[in-house]
Amino acid sequence: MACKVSKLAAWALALGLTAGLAQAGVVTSTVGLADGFGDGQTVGGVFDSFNLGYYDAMEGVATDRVSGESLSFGHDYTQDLAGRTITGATIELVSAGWGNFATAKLFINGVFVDELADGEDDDGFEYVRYNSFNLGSLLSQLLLDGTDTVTIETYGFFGNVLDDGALDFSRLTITTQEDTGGGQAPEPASLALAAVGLAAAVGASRRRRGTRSL
Ligand SMILES: [Ca+2]
Ligand SMILES: [Ca+2]
Ligand SMILES: [Ca+2]
Repeated sequence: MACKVSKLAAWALALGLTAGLAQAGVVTSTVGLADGFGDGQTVGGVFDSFNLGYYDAMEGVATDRVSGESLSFGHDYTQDLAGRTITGATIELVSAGWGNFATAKLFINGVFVDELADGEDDDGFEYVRYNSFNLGSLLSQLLLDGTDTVTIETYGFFGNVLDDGALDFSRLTITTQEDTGGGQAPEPASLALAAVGLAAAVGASRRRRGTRSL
């Protein structure tokens, strides 16, 4: 009997866990490869811009290119958001060399997020920096929707020019939850089926118990 009860409990627990796990999800969108600017440079190290190409707007390439001007690029992950609501977000970037006159500023969908870690000291030496920003408190302003624009605004001696730097990659990690409104047929249906199954199992268990006690 103890065995049957625990088996039933385990099954009910599994159903509950499955229903819970099915609701939460993680979506990742990465622009560029995390490859140390294409030549294995490491975070914290002196930035070597010598082997990198210069950013050319015509290329449409945002990463592993030296840019003295502000940089803008998109994160596209709409297909991963179907039927889901965003509950949290974090952005990670490895940048280098920005911070000549003032630190570069990070914007998402036009909303200021934070300043990038200073990648240039007062003597003009440039460094590779890792940045990670939790976007949780900004979600209502950022309006992330799967086609989001990241802008890195650089500041040189003459304003938004002449501060060479580069982006290795940008990674958005989004936590999501399944929408529970009408029209989300699969989940309610499977839950209903599970409920029927559980009721049947309980009934069978009771019948067996009843038979035995007679
Ligand atoms: Ca600086
Ligand atoms: Ca610089
Ligand atoms: Ca890269």
